[in-house]
Amino acid sequence: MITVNSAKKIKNYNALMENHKTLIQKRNMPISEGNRIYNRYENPIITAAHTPIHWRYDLSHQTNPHGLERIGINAAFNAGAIKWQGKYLLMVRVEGNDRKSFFAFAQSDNGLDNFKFWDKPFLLPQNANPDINAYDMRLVRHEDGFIYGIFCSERKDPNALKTDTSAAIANAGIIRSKDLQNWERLPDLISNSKQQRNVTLHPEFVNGKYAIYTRPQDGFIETGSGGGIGLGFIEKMTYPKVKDEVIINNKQYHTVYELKNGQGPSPLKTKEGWLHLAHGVRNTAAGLRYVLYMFMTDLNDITKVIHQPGGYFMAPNDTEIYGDVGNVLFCNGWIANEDGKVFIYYASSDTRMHVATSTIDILVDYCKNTPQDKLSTNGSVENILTLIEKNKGLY
Ligand code: M1P
Repeated sequence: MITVNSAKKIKNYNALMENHKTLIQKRNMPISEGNRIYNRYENPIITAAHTPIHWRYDLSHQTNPHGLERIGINAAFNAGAIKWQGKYLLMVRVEGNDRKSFFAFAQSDNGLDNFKFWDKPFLLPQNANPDINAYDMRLVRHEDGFIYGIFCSERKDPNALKTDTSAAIANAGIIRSKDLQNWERLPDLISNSKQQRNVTLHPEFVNGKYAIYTRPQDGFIETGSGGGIGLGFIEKMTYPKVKDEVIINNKQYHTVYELKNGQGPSPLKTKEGWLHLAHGVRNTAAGLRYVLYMFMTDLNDITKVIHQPGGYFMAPNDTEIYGDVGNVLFCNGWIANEDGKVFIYYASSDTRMHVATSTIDILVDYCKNTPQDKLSTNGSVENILTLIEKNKGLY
């Protein structure tokens, strides 16, 4: 048998490797946003082209004399995030040309650039009903000592009409680990809703129970009577049955979360409350528009929203707006350092990953002091008039 090491490598092997290395090693510099709330960065941090060459090319000249790519990668987006052994670790949703999503870890020393995929993608442990597609991992370090990975597991709807080849059921799949190497698959979430996406765990016990953020909805695409960010409680993760689910942050007419919304990563604890990052969706003549928004919940009662700035926190800019599913910003991973710096790992248009940075203090200030949406045109003008009045003598 001829191995790649002993055989001649494919045509242009060195150029392929060099270009890949140059892409990965590109430095990323902040771009100042006029609003001073966060900084975007010049370059996407992970794209399909960042995936390792040896995942995509058969490197043997003998079996691949034309040096063709054998397995195409379409996109790399919607990553879960965790700080692990001093590194910034993302569990990226990688999507092949075959439309299947899978997970792969990529890590960086500074959280801003040089993200490098681990040698192999992640082989998801399965239960009796295998996932057909899996995506949008949320990673959370729980106070029970495990790191949980909660993701969307999608399967064909067994009750779909024969003519309907699209109807699917989405639910939350759950894995956990203590070392990020050995993972245990737990049963999928058991809830009263037919569809669940955007599910993640609260990092602390609440009255001795696991608290879990949900997004129940009636259809795969349509929220129907569901929608909104829910919160429920689970007694043991080995039998993850959600009880007492309530909607803590609802969709609402004429807001950026008019059609639906979903919890992003697990919330961050601050002295003044839990910081939440979520996505809001509305419909437009050009299709759905996904933006990111924030809110805070009470430290002693996590069902209670205590601050919610009006409007979006981040929306797709003029380059982020393009991609496989345009006009989408989505975030399911962020990391807060001990010094208060926050790394927001967001994806644009279901295509690529970016980072934005801010601090806990600034995000809390943003949540507390940005006026609420008063839900009417004159309400918005009133907010501006109040600010002008406050600024009297200062401009
Ligand atoms: O295509 C935009 C997003 O659509 C879904 O999000 P939601 O469940 O809130 O509608 C998810 O499939 C997500 O992965 C995707 O980015």
